[in-house]
Amino acid sequence: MTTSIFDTISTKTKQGKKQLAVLIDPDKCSTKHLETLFAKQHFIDFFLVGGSLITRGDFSKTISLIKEFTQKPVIIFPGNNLQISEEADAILFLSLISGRNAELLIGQHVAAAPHIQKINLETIPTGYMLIESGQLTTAIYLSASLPIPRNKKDVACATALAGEYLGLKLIYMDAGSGANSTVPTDMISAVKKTISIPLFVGGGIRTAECAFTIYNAGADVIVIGNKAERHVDFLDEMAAVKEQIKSGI
Ligand code: 1GP
Repeated sequence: MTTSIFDTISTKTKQGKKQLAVLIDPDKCSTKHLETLFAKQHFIDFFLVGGSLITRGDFSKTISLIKEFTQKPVIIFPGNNLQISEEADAILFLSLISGRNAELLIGQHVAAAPHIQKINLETIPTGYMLIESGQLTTAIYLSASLPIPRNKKDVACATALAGEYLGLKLIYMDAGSGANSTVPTDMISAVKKTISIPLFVGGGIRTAECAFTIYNAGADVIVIGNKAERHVDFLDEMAAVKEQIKSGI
């Protein structure tokens, strides 16, 4: 029996291994960018592909192209139910549990489920939580939902726990792509202490120091988007951060 993508993430989490995911936005990806990115893929655990809004890129073609370059898992991080492709290895089946928009809690899922079953794509039920970052991000605007206020860690903990009790397999706290402020570290620590499922954290992580602090606060997986797009060498710094954490420095 082959190990599912989720099982791999979960096993590494239980072993205390910090993981790195790189988010590829189909609108911003070129063959040249992928070539330089994949030269660094040794340090990456898996790729996420998706975006709140894709205006130019071809979703399925992007995934096929990525698969030409890598053996690492490619997981869809869907902005909407149009972002589904049999070329991927799995999909984060996101429920936006920080918001109260029924379409993003269950509506789009109903529309997507039969197609996902048909193409036999692994689904990873994910509690997706948008956290206020001090600016109106594309994700917040398009989701028409309120993010969790950054000083309300009790709300974040209760929301994440409710997600776990509903059977979701991981929690993803996101400050939004390009956010000025990341998810607050005290909120990450509090949520990590509350739940027993893997915790993803992303949005606005642009320095090695920041990544180190976020891993130490309790993130099991860090998602890097913009910074890896603009400065691929940042992935070398991320590799060093993972090493530092592993050796307990
Ligand atoms: C956004 O968490 C991701 O959903 C990545 O954010 O592009 O800011 O790294 P950045």
